[in-house]
Amino acid sequence: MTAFESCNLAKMRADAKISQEGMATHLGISQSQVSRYEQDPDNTPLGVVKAWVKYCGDISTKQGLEYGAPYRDISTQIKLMSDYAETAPAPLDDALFKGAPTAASFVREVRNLGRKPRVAACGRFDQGKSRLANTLMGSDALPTAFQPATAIISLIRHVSDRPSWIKEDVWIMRKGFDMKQASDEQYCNDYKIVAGSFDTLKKYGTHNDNQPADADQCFAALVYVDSPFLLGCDLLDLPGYGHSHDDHTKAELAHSLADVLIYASAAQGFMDQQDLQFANALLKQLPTIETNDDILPVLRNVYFVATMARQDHADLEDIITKASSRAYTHLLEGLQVRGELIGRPVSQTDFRARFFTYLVDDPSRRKAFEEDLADLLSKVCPVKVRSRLDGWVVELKNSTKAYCDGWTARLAELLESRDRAQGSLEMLERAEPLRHRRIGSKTERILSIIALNKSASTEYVKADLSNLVTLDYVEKRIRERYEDKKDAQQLAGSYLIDHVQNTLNSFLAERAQELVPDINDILADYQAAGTSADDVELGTLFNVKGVFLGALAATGTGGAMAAWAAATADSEEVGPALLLPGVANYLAGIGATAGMMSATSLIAALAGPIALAIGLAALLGVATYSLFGPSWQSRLAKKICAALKEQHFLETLTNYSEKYWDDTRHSFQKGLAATEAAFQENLTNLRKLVNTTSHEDMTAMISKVEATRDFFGGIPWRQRN
Ligand SMILES: Nc1nc2c(ncn2[C@@H]2O[C@H](COP(=O)(O)OP(=O)(O)OP(=O)(O)O)[C@@H](O)[C@H]2O)c(=O)[nH]1
Ligand SMILES: [Mg+2]
Repeated sequence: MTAFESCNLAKMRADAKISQEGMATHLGISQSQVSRYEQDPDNTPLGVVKAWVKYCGDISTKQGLEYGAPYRDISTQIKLMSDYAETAPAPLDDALFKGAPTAASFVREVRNLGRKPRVAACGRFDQGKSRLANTLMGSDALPTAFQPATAIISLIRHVSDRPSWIKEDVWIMRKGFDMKQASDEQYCNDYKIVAGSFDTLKKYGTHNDNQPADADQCFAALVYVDSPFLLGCDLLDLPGYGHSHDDHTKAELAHSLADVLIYASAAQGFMDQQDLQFANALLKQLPTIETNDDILPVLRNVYFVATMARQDHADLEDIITKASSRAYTHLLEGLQVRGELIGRPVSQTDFRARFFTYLVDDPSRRKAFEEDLADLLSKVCPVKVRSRLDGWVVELKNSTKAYCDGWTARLAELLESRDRAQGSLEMLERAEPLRHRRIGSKTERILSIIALNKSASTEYVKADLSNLVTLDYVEKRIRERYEDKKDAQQLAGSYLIDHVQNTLNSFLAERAQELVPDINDILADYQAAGTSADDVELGTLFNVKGVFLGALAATGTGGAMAAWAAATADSEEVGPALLLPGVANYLAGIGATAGMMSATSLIAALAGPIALAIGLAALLGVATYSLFGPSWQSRLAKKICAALKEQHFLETLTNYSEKYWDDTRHSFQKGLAATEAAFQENLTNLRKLVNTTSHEDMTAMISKVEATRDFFGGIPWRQRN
């Protein structure tokens, strides 16, 4: 069934869940008359049809989209886990058992991973994003207007998800607020500007003439609405792009949060060149939920929606078909990368299937969209969340067991023969200067590789990428890609920018990948220190990769280190480090495990600042060239090359790649410093253990470790199947 199927009166009424009797009462006619109109809609008076359509729209708008409570089971499980955490033994001493899993961090991560998906409504301003969000919710919580309305990012959640320390429907937050910390009481209080009702949101969160004086400080809102739609997701309502620079930044920031993308563009002027640029950037950041799932249609979490679809059916069909084919051509390079990530190609038919119509006033024009979305949120996403949690808990149980068993074995050996342990410790200490030299020379080697990569990248931009912005090359691409002059005029510039960036990114990705074994090698030295002694194995009692990863998470970004982190997250060696604060978020942020929807994506880690893509493309996009006469391709190429030069495009790329390697060096050094510090601490603790810890204390320690192992081993998690 398509959205274009003829909108018959009976179906429209049924879709809006109105009875014949209800319709009769509303229209002031008899029920049999309603029935006659339904059988013969063509002969129904226009006035009646109008009133009919409006009533259906009004009613269904108030209802919102309903699909049950798909997270009921998951939240019961989470509640069970937090009850179970109450029974946990006292946490292990943090100084000795660095990064050991604790019950509190377990519950925090279960909550984090068990969260609902975030659905983001994106698009240019005034495209009906907020109205669509309101209609899905059956509410009028979000401000809508005929000019740029939304000025801040709203994270809208179900009232039952409201923490006990938030009493109001709306909290308005200051600049710099990080949505990912929306559950942290202290943090939220620090950022709160004002709390209140939906009116507060209208007052502070819209572009209006009587905004309060401090409104320019407002950045985001936490909004709680009692809507059945929010039982299956959180919603993000974003300011439109292209109104003010500030709105732009806000919208950009929110992209990294979205699990599901609703791209709204009015049917009239549907998917113009700006839309295509934004969509391109958005798709690069969106998690690929179809990874490892051959049955799920590709791009299942993407919706291109022609809003305010008032045109007649045939026209709409035509608008959408044309727009989707044009968009496919423009986005193809990005779609191919996505195809590689998910292991199957994205065909034009797949892509076309993600286009929908929307009209608040007529349920039949949004039915296909709503059904697809309801299915995604009620069936697909909860299963993904659940299986991800299942896998994670199993992994946590196993890795915690290995961690605890390692400790008890060592402690038991220590107990058995303190003399031999002393011997091992002395060997370890004697080996220190040698270890320092080895680590030192490996560090030097890695730093010089990073420095080489930096100059090689600069050279690559100068020697190779510069060939992609020459007149000849640009003209050739224009001739290959565009038959239509107008299309070329609007899209060639941004296509080219994207193409060059993609080329640079794959160059960087390759280099980043090459660094992974070297990083693993130096970390292996830490892990192996002391364990080669024949006597009691003492050595490294902390999770080396975990500590390194934790330091990266604390530093953020990380350039090529993100590639290492993504590769490491995939292996099972990270273990209990998954519970270190910030690690899960860091991995999600670089696309290594995008929250609920796992997507190992080096490309995402390397996609670079969207600002670069959008900023430059927008500059080219607004310039409208007049290209009369023949060989317009050559003249367009000239304009584009001149604009790129004027915008210092190649310099921007050079700066970007240099910063990439500077970040790499910085993160690597931070990670290594943290690892070395942990190693030294480890040595101190070993000395204490071997030299001064009493027999009784050691026995008590063993029981504590065993209690921790039993606690994690006994987590009463019910697998789905
Ligand atoms: N009748 C009708 N009006 C609509 C529909 N969609 C949007 N509108 C109206 O169009 C105007 C713009 O809609 P908004 O939802 O505010 O648009 P937006 O994309 O959120 O705009 P910004 O917040 O400025 O980015 C509002 O007056 C809406 O009521 C629709 O399907 N039917
Ligand atoms: Mg809006």
